[in-house]
Amino acid sequence: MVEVVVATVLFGLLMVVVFIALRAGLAQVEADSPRSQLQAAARIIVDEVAGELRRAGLDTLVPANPNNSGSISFQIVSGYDAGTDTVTYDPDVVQYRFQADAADPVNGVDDDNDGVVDDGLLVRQVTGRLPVILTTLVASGDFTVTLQGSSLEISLRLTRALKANELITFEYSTAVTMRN
Ligand SMILES: [Ca+2]
Ligand SMILES: [Ca+2]
Repeated sequence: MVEVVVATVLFGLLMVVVFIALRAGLAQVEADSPRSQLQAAARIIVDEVAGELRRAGLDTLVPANPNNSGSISFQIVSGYDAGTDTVTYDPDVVQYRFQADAADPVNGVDDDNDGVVDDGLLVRQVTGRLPVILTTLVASGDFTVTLQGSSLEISLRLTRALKANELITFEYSTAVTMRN
């Protein structure tokens, strides 16, 4: 009986410790934001784009030789036809593109007065389907794809206005080696 009481009390104390640790962790995340949120978002998005481009056919890229391109379209490699010695591709065409916010067209002016000039969206769209917005924190020219040899570099800079004249920004890039 004593053992049960002791065990119950110890378990209760353990729960309190776990709870306090969780609270401290959450408080840390909140203290880190929004800068850490911006960094995490940039990394997650770039890694997602890179992961999909890693499976793309080099011959399917549009533009074929992206150089600081604000959009990239491609098809995923689906297999290899030994009979005709050709690589086959998924029929779906995937596109990632910068899309200007209707309220802030690309003209070098912050038309919507949110502190970020020519901000817009980064969108993923599969042909025939609705576009999916990956982030609304990208400005014109801040999503770029560049091909050098068989290496495709994907770069994304996110910018967020905390308040007037206080911008936070984070840039993240990664390179993908294209094999097909
Ligand atoms: Ca703006
Ligand atoms: Ca503008």
